[in-house]
Amino acid sequence: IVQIEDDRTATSVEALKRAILDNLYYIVGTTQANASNQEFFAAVAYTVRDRILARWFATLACYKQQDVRVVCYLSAEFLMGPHLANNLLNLDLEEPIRQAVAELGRDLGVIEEQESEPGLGNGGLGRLAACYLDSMATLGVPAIGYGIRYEFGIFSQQIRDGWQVELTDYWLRYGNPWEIRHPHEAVEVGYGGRTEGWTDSTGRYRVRWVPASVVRGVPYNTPIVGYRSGIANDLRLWRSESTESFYFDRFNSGDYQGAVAGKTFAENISKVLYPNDEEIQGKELRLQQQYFFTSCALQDMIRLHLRAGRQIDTFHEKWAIQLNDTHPSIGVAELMRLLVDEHGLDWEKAWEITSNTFSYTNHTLLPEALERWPRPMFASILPRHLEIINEINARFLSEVRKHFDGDEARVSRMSIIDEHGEKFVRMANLACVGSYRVNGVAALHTELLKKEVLRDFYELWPEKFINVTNGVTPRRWLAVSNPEQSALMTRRVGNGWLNNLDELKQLEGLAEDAAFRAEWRRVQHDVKVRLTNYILEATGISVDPSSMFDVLVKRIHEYKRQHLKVLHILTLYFRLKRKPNLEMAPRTFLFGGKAAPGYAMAKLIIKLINSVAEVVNTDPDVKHRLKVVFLPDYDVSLGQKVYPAADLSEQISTAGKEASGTGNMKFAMNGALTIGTLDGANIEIRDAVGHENFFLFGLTADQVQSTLAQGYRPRAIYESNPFLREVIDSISSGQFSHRDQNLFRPLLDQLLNSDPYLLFADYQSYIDCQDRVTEIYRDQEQWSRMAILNAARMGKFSSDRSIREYSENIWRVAAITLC
Ligand code: DL6
Repeated sequence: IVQIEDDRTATSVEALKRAILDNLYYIVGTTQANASNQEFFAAVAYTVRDRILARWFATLACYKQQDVRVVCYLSAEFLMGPHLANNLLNLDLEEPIRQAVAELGRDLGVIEEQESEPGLGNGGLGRLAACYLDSMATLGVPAIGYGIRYEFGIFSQQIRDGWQVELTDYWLRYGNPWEIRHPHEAVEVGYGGRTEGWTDSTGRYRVRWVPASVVRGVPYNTPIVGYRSGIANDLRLWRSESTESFYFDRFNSGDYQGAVAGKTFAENISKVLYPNDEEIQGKELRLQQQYFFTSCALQDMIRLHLRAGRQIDTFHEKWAIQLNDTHPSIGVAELMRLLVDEHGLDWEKAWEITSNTFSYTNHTLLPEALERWPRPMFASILPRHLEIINEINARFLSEVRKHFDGDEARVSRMSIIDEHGEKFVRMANLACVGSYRVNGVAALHTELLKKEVLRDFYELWPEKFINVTNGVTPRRWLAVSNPEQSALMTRRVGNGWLNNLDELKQLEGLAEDAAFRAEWRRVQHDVKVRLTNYILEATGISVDPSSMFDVLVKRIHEYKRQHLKVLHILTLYFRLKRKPNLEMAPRTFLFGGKAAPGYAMAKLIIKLINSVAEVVNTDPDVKHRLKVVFLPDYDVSLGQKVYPAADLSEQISTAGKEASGTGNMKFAMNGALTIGTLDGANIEIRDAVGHENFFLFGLTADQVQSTLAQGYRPRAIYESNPFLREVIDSISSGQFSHRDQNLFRPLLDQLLNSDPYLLFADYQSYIDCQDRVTEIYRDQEQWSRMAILNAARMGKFSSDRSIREYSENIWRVAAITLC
């Protein structure tokens, strides 16, 4: 018998080699001898994608056959990170591909480094969406991720003279081998214009929207494979294009600009990701983007629903839509419009469907992040939606009046339209009214939502509110990022932890095994050496892999308090200046993160970190005991290098400000110990790993509130604490700014006069806690014990657990196994 292997699906090393060469020649258009590593990467990626497609079609067929309810995760951001290594792991192709690539004369590690990551997100919210897609495909939850295929993702960050400089992110420069464009499934999306009333043949009054312009949304599909589940779900990102590429009539009349104006408007919509994670200003383009992908998604779902031979009035039985924050919450009004105006349902039926379809996740407590749109702007972009929102609001407020006996102050707070002054459309209110579930992302966050930000809604509908603590995927954040430590774990407890993270609990016993601890430290050292080499290459700074790696990586924000870390570094620095022979275990302080380009204070914090680094790293008194490094261009790929190498994870936000955090989970999963406040998911992590294995400091959320309420005076703390005073005075004297006493003035003035994030209030507690860290780090046996227990007890923080909770308590979807 002659066995013929299909070069597009077979997984033997020989077949993979043939497939890579075939893709290199026929798809990439080059030869093995001439191919750059970048081209070779593309050929490998196509080879892997070929092996995904059969799974993808089988999954779709199976969903159809079983007539499943599908989760649609609507998110303005998906921060996926590079796909290749993750796909290889999930498909169990890593070893054969490594060998095939090697036999073709290349190194898989080098090839993986060629992939430019799709930075289609700012931080936590977008990365969470990516982890959830991974878990849904792993667990067999039928799902589609809907979002925008931004041409330019989050900017690339360079550091010049200590300052952040933003550069355009040309992530599509070499193409994207993972996506497939499906232009025949394009939809049209309108903007502006007017509405008209008309009477249909049954005598019913109807409204139609006559938009002033229409753009085409074209879907690009990226299959998302689950970890060895055989399932591939779909990430469907929309690109905006012009319906008409060129207006000949305008061109012919000499209006050359006008001939392409429509094209420019249309293409701008999916051009660039807004680089702000928390503060959303009322920018027209941003609303246009939100409406664009939400409308594309809803039209797509309705098309799929009807194509399956179903009636429109069963829509809510088959689709569960998750709103990833308020960015897609215009969907509530859009679904009403589609059902009432386009599909002719009456209002009540349409509302029953809509309000049983959406759920809303809130991701932030910061008041400046609650989206509201000026009403006149909203009316000019989405006139029909404003009418619909007014109607939803009128009906909703009459329910509020009934329930709260005409409490007009409450009515005014809960109204979807803020009637004060300029008048705004409040998107969180729309999301709460239109959703059957509202959730926070950590226990404390959900409690604060109920008590403060969404209190009125909670009092009206307590049953809507639920907590789902965030999680992260152990596939990317442990197996792919930290192969060394993963292999050690697998040798001891098997590989079941990859889809059941609780299995790492079996490592607990090994924390008492001296040989295992020694092995753990050896592996950890190798991982640190790897990062050390990267740091040298990226920054020119040489660090000692035997020093403690003390890491703070996340978006730069005042509430995340990177500057509190700086105060700690300077406190240690002055201790050494006073006593140059002081015995001190060497520490390497690693920072990374991007500041929103318009956020001056955050950018000044970056400058401060780099200015301190410049002085501390070269001071002979320090004798290399302190090293400060700012790693430029922090992204998913860099995160994968940094988390595994950390000894200490800094989670030092002001209590009550960080909704959850997910970096905290990635560090602890990799065995870093956390120093943190009682904020976000830190609280639950501490409970899980054991209070004795977590370094706690600082005020609680309640204490933060009462401190501020009692008239907080940061200057008094400065005056009474000589060490803090020394640090602050040194910055203001120009010691770290080449004698320029004004450079950091805005930062210092704010700290001394208002300190809204209570750095001074937490300063001493933080320093004392850091001294405990130093003390315990001296005892490497004890440190390893604690590190192993951290890694062993993080099962709860797998995104698989979060997705199970969403599936059971919110979406009411069942996981499937392949037909
Ligand atoms: O829920 C994911 C992530 C949380 O872990 C962070 O605590 C939170 O800051 C982040 N929020 C955002 C801001 N988005 N909005 N709006 O990224 O969400």
